[in-house]
Amino acid sequence: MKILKDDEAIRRIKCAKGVAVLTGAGISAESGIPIFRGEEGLWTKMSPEEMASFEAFYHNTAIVSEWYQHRRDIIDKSEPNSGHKALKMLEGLVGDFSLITQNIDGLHQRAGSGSVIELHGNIMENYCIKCNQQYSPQEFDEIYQQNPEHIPRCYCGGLIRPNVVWFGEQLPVECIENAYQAAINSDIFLVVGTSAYVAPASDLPRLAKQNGSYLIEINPNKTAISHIVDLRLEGSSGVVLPLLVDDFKEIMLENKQFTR
Ligand code: BV8
Ligand code: ZN
Repeated sequence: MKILKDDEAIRRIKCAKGVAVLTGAGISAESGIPIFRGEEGLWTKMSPEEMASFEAFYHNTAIVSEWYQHRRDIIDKSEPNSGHKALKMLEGLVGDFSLITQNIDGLHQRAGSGSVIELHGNIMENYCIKCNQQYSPQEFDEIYQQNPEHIPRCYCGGLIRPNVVWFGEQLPVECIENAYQAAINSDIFLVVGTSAYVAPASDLPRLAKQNGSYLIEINPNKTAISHIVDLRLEGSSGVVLPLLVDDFKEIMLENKQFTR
């Protein structure tokens, strides 16, 4: 065992059928993508509502569009880290595995993870608010660069926005329903790199717990749900997750030998 000392955790993993994971900005921190809250957070300079809302986009289109283009540039230069890769490994170990993310950076998919539930959308996708025309990152970039004021407009004249969920906007219904189902069906629920501050994503660990899941939190700091988790693994996900997945592998292998 590299990191699991807790007998209950080992017992629960031994008999686990379904594992669900909720990730937040913290899992991408070691890839060089800034988190939202905390000293270095994006929100320290401006409030979420100021930038990540339709009102902000509609009234300050250039500033908000520049902010998203700046974040795309950072993401383009970043790579999935060992935490993302460990979750891809875990997916291969567990029969029933669900990966739910609040992140919009697409790093789980680039690490090879299969079906990722993107609760808050994906920053690389853009669409027209008038005619719903979709724009690839390349097409968007061309339009964005051609417009000196950085106000991205569709051929129909409508404004082009990122395909992300802003504050006050509803999450894609299918995404949140699949996420609720995954939380309810899970035996083990990992919460990785999130302050668990934003709803309805932050409801998922509570829902999992109410349905009998064993909650494991991976975070260097305490969060809004630390008081309800069963096991806190304090540390960076890029370090802790590979160790935890190794323990999962060892426990499942041992289990297979005994249950043959
Ligand atoms: C909705 C996309 C309803 C855009 C984002 C009052 C009280 C409670 C709730 C509300 C309220 N008023 C309004 C609400 C609801 C609101 C909300 O929750 N507000 C918050 C501010 C209180 N929610 C909404 O508006 C949602 N919609 O409710 O709609 C509705 C229903 C029907 C019809 C119409 C409407 C929409 C929420 C989605 C908002 N969009 N992002 C963009 O990114 O630009 S949210 C944004 O926050 C990101 O998606 C981010 O993922 C998310 C959560 O943040 P975290 O991921 O947790 O990141 P954070 O920086 O906070 O924490 C990082 C953590 O990592 C820290 O704990 C740190 O310790 C840790 N860490 C750091 N390094 C590491 C690490 N961990 C591991 N390893 C490391 N190396
Ligand atoms: Zn259009």
